[in-house]
Amino acid sequence: MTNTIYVLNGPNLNLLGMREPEIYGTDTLDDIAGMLEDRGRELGLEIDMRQSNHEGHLVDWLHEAQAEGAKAVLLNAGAYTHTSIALHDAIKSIRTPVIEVHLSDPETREPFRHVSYVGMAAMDCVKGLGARSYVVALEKAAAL
Ligand code: CA2
Repeated sequence: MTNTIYVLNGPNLNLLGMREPEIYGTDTLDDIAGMLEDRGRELGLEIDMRQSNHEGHLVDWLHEAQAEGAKAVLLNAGAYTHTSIALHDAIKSIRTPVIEVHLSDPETREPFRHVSYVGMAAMDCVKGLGARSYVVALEKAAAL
């Protein structure tokens, strides 16, 4: 196993910080990557942060995380959280631990966000803390 943590981000998260700051905060994905690099350095972890608007890329990267011996995956699948049986199956198909991450708390929002196919397969979830959700999830991954 390596000390690399894959941090996978799904659709629209490339636009973070530009709209709906009251829900998602003002940090961009690059800002979050910087926070994770800093905390990762303290924890002795390498961060491999990626974003895609395409479901299949996220599936491929979950498989890659296992093939490359990643220590864990932090996954904010965006709206695919609530729709994707493919991501659910991909998480189940790998032995690499996957922690679900959300900036907001989807369960306090519209009913269509209350189901998480990712959460049904992931080992843990950190949500509702804004950018800090990612840092707390990284700390949980470090302890695995
Ligand atoms: O709270 C989260 O992290 C979410 O995963 C964000 C997703 C949403 O579909 C999930 O229910 C919860 C949406 C990400 C949308 O990103 C935006 C970026 C810029 C402006 C508006 C939205």
